[in-house]
Amino acid sequence: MPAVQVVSFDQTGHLILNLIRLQEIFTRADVKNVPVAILSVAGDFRKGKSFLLNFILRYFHHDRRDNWLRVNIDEKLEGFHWTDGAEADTTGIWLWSEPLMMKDINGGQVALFLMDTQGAFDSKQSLEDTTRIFALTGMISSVMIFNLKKDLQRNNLQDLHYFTEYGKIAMQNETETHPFEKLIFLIRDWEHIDDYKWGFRGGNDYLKKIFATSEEQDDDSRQVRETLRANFKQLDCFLLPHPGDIVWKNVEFKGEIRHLEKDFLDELNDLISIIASDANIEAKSICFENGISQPLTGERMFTYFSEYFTCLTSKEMPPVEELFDLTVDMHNRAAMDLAVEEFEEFLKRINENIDSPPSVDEFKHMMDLATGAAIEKFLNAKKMGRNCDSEKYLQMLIDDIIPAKIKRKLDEKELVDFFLKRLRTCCWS
Ligand SMILES: Nc1nc2c(ncn2[C@@H]2O[C@H](COP(=O)(O)OP(=O)(O)OP(=O)(O)O)[C@@H](O)[C@H]2O)c(=O)[nH]1
Ligand SMILES: [Mg+2]
Repeated sequence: MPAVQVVSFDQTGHLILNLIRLQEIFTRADVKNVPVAILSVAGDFRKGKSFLLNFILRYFHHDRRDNWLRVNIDEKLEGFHWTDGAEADTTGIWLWSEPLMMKDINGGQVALFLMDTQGAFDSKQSLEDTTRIFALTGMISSVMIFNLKKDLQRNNLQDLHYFTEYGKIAMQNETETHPFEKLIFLIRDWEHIDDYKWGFRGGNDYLKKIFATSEEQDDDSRQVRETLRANFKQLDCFLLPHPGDIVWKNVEFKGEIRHLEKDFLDELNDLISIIASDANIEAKSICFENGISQPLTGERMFTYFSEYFTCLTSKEMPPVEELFDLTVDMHNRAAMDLAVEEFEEFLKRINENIDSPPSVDEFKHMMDLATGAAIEKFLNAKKMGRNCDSEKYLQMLIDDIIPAKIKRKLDEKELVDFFLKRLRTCCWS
């Protein structure tokens, strides 16, 4: 069966990875050494995620021809399991095991995999698992569709922020400027076409309005928007009309094109032909310590996927509830350590370049410069949390840590000697 569940739950309710199937998928002969991209759909449960993925599959099965929505209109929609009703359907993470072969801008091959995920906020699943699934999805996807109904609300942004920040902790050794790639907010059943038209055009205008920061917003709102903008390489939004009452009125409906509204089909065609075009799918790449970015081949994706899964489910990950306080503290303390290191380094560099002992004023000036360098290091260090959280740590750095360092410097025998020598020079000259 081409849809394979790679992340599931064991009998005790813990998330498990199906390592064997994952390896089979990513290390098959035609994928192993080929750059890989993953297109995933995530978001609330029961909002048509699997349904949408099956249309993307269908587009490829028709070799991405223009008429793909005008042929076989009585065919049932198949692929990833989908259904009507109120109960959550998809659990864990599913991959379409057949790669969809595409070309990159230089004509090289890219193997695209479609990925279906468990709906978020289903009452049966814990916040912990939802967070892990969502974070992992973001970490490995080239394109992540964040599927929403009706509109984009402040809490949707907060959830997204929360999930991605969690993912960032697991990725802390990576050096990418944007840890996540492309995110598309897909808003289903969009009604306000007088304000914003369907499609990417209206969607991106709507997104601009949502992401505009203003003086009236509280710090949290502004921070969430700024962090999200920085976390993703690209943010887009697409407004999709309602597919028609058939989807909820008729239990016999099996996804046949014949029964779907024309507006829905037109916009669906636009959406899929754009997101699944060669120009818009890029292999997932990783930026290494040396700053060189390299696409992930199938084999590397297997390692990356499994390592991140292990990391996200390890005991070292802070419990989700405690996550923010703990991480904010951890990040800020790490930034303070960096600042103190910079303070020492800065003084060392100055000392190497002076050949006579400094005067008291010169010493004070040196300390001021070193303190300035340390503060700059602290402010530029990558940290999680709000600006107001960092202020507290910055104050600690300025009021306690650096003055204590300076005092210690003055107490150091070498320095005392240094000053004694200086004093003697001053007195005797
Ligand atoms: N209103 C509306 N319903 C849709 C849309 N697309 C699909 N559906 C219907 O939504 C229902 C659920 O579809 P699924 O694809 O199984 O939803 P899902 O998000 O994968 O659900 P979970 O796996 O439970 O998270 C089906 O009855 C679809 O016909 C849409 O754009 N708008
Ligand atoms: Mg589903």
